[in-house]
Amino acid sequence: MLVTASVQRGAARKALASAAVALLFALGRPALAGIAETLQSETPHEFVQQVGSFDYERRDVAIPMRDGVRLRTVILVPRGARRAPMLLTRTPYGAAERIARRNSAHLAAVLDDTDVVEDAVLSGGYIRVLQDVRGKHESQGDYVMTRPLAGPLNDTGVDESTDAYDTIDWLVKNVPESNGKVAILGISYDGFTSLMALVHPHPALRAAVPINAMVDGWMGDDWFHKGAFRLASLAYVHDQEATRDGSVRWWSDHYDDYDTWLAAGSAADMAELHGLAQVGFAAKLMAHPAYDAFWRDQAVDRILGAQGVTVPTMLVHSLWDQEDIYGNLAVYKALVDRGGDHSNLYLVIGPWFHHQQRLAGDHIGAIRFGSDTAAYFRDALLRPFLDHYLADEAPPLALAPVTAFETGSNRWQSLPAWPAGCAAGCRIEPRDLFLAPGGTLAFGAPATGSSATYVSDPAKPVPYLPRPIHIEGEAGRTVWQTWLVSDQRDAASRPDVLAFATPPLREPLKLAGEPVANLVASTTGSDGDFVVKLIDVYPDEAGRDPVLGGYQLMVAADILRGRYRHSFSAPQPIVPGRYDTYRFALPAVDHVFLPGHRIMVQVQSSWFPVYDRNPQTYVENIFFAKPADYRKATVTLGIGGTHASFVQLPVVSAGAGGGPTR
Ligand code: PG9
Repeated sequence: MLVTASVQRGAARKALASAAVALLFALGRPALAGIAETLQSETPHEFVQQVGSFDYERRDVAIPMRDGVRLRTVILVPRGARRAPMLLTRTPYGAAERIARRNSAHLAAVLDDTDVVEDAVLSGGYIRVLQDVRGKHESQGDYVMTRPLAGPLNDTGVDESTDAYDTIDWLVKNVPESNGKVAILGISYDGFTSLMALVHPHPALRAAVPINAMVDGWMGDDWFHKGAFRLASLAYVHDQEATRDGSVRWWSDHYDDYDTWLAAGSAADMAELHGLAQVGFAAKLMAHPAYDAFWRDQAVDRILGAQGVTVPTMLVHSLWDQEDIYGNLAVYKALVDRGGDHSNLYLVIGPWFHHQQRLAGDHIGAIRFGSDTAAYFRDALLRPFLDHYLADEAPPLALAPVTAFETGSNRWQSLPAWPAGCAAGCRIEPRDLFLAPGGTLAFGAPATGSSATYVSDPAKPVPYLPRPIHIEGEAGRTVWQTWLVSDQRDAASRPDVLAFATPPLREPLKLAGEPVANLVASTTGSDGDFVVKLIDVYPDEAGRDPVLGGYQLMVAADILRGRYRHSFSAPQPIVPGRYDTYRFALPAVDHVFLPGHRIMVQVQSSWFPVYDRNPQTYVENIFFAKPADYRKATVTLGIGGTHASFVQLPVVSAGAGGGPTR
């Protein structure tokens, strides 16, 4: 009825327009002004795009959740697909935006390298499904940052687990080309939503691939590292929560990020400058500076460790992940520690930055791997895993429980577990590498006690990269992505960074697992941060790759906020001038220090502006530190004797070698 009426109206308008044109010719020019008003829009009410030649069909649907909220979902079905499994990603970054970079008749061009499963979809006939999480972009409902599970932190009864369940339920009933089997996967935030789908999973969920997932925002992923706040979180929260579609963007007021953050003062000052009182998550961050129930109860490793995982899962970890270096290995450990059967649990460890799995993986920054490690992951690990668990005629899977890339020697290894060191027959022994006099390092504590001192000045914090630091735009993105492999020589030459190194090694030294920093230190302040960096120093000159001559490559580094040295949940002031122990795990390494290389340890008390400055005066909540609280402190590291500082290294003893190499 409606259609007929509008068709009739259209016909009437057309008739009128032709009459007007005829009249125009009849009356001549003077009548033009009056008649032009009848011109109709040349844009149709609705344009029907001609997509018959496309090699896929795109369906935009709004899938209803159990509370009536509808989530916008884009389904891409390869033309001719039959009994195809579905690959689902649930994202806050815009399901449609993800594929909008290129509008094309070819699925290959639409998915491109923004999608880690592009190759699998193209050659394996998978259906690709992308969904906006509730409250973001075109999805209805309220947005809550990494929405905690329904329970003490969430009284709404809906979460990313129920939304994943309801989505999968709808998909298997409403996509006739599918075989009723679904995998969920994604990187970072989308890795978090993948992990959440494993809580009370839908029976059609047959596999999950959480990549670089955000798991514990306080312990070592996006928001904090062991109590030190990651300043860029404020910009992220701003862009994510100011609007549904992320269209209001964070601004800066200096070219050099170092100046931008130093000029602002405390993190709370910066939040105020940007109006962050208007968004919900900023206040939550600032109200929970310590590891309290808010963080503990939403830590996904704890949740999954408590309830276990039944769905075949491939956890993917990046060794130089500048955003979520903690999460996936913590999930792996929690699942293994809970015991029972984990024959369907796989771990992949690669030499990548955050998200690099979907891009080229032959190098990161100046460090080359001799092969495209990301393509190897996609083709030789991810694809067989998906095919095995999702295809109707499931091909057998020959995949080790752990596949890890050993950096330094640059080879893939198939391992029985993580950390394992090698395929069979080797052991991992913790060996303490002690800070020693004269800026040296030694296995074996120096008998005589001494110390080394530096002054940490919050007015001149140690930059995390040589200045100016500018991580805007395409070039800036690369700088951010690769900063964990940046040359640490600049830092080593600062008076507020202490560097200790071994002589050149005669034999290779392999590490697998988490090094543990154990500083015995005193400070004149009542609070303070400790940054420990484990570094591979390349030989003084390198033939093929001259820029690597003397290069200082961080293989593991992290920060501890001093007030949390004895308890992450109950901060305590430091007693000025008294030695205390600052012990904390560094991110996992799988690295061989080659002969001719040296091992270096650097220690410093700021890492700016990745982390906020510790005022070095104990205040209730560092977010709200006042200018007068920021004071210089003299930090003393104990060397040998009764105050011996060291880094405990997970040293691999010789074994039977390591499976396939590439
Ligand atoms: N690392 C980003 C993030 C995840 C979760 C919360 C906040 C930030 C990301 O890349 O998605």
